[in-house]
Amino acid sequence: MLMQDSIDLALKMTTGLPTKLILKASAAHPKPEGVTFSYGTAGLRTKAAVLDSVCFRMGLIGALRSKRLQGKVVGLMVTASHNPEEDNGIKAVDSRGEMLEAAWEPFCTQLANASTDDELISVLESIIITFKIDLSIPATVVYGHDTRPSSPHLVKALVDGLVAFGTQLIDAGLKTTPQLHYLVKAHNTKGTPEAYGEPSEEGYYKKISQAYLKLVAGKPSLSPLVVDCANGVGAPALLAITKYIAADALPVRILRTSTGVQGALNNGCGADFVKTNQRLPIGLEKDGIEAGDRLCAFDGDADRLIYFYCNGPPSTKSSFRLLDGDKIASLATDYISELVKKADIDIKVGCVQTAYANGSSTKYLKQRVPVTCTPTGVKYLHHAAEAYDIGVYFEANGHGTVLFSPEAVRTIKAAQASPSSPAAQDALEQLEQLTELINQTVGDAISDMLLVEFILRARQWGPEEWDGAYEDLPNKLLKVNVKDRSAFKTTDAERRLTSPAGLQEKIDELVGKYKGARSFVRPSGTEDCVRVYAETALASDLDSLANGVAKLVQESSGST
Ligand code: NG1
Ligand code: ZN
Repeated sequence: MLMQDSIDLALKMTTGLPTKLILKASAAHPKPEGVTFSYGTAGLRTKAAVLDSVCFRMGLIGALRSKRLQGKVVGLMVTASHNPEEDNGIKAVDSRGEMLEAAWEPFCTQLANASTDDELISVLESIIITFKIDLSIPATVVYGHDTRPSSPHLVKALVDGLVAFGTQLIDAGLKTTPQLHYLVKAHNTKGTPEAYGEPSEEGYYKKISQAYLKLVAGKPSLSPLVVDCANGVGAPALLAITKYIAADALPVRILRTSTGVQGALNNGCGADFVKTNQRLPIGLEKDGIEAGDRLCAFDGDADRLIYFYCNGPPSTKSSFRLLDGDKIASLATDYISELVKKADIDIKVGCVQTAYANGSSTKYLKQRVPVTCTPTGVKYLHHAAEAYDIGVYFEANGHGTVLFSPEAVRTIKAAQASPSSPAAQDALEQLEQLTELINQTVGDAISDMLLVEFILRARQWGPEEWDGAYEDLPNKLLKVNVKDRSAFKTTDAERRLTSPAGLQEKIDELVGKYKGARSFVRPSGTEDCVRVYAETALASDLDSLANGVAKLVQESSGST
């Protein structure tokens, strides 16, 4: 295209930009000085006190993204997940219910950091031109928030951004992150043959509870499950679903539900606390739990799930046993592969993990199905899982789900017309219900919990039997504060460093000194730190390796 032609086109595309309205609204949401924002592993996340302008600007992005997708509904979720209560953040949800398209992420970062009105408008213009956005298309955005005290204020800022573009608003209110993903997909598929479910919170509960009830029908009940809701939004959501599922189908004790208590969120409880510290939520041993009880924990926005139990007195630290995302992936992969075999259909099951997956889980899974390793972040796992007919993906921290390709769903439905045996028919019915039970848009603590409960019930397993699949290698995850985490660059699905120069060689040398050891280093995408992961065959080697690698990181960067 000639230079003049492209200038004319750019002018034409951006003439509809409501510059005055945007700048007027933006004046009420000034960017704090001296703060640099970055769209990380799962959106923008930092201290809530500095996020007002970011939320306003993400409102603008949401409107543009919807326009880009011909007015389809997109989602914005105000949450900082498992992070402390004083943090907050915003995650953008694309029209199929998945994470925002990665190509938009750098623009979110640029817009969040624009420090003058001119810069703000110029970033918006570059988004419009880059993605060829027709501004005359009306936008619709559904938005929700978690239980953080800062969330309602930040939602107001977000709405101001949306309104500046005349966006049609769907206020979802208090929601879990996966519920918001569900709503986006349900809105966009309503009235089509692919209708995902009623676009309402009730629709969400109905869809998954009906599938669960069909799956567990006739299968003897298990002992009650104890759930730690992290004092977050998972508490009201879990309580709500128990209205759709009677206690004999889902015997459950719901704990850590103090959503209104200041400072309680994710504090000494929740999936992240349990996984990172490899211990019970603080004080849980006094809540009347016993050895062998099935326990699980959600994170603050209920998109992560971790199971655990005690194989001795709960008051003894050594009795704690973790059933993390890797164990959930193994349980689900095993069960689903078995169903596919029984169903006698030509469907390939695969599993997706990150480098944080315990080496034992990878070994276990590889003996059963193909396994892919991706960089950290659900968007990578989700995408890789789409390559399989049925793709199970889980991060070790408990974020994950199972994806059924449209072809797999068609095959399952078609085979039901002429199953090869009664056992095949039963397996096909189970597979069909699993496509309904599992939230295929994103990891969902409640839906994943029902999946685990169903499988354990079908197998009549307690936590020990499940745990018996393989023994985790001793492992440790450390945070190292460095001056500039952007100096750390990785390759090979984040398993190796390319920068700072020479550091990887030093890590290799150190790892080589320990039996069956593995360690890798990467910058966090959600916190201002570098993470060090270490795994060893011998428990006695673990601290020495993890601390040794952390020391190398500090020496290479100059710690803060
Ligand atoms: P970062 O901070 O990039 O390591 C963490 C988790 C991710 C993912 C995101 C989003 C670990 C080691 N990292 O990312 O897996 O869940 O938060 O919440 O658990
Ligand atoms: Zn979360």
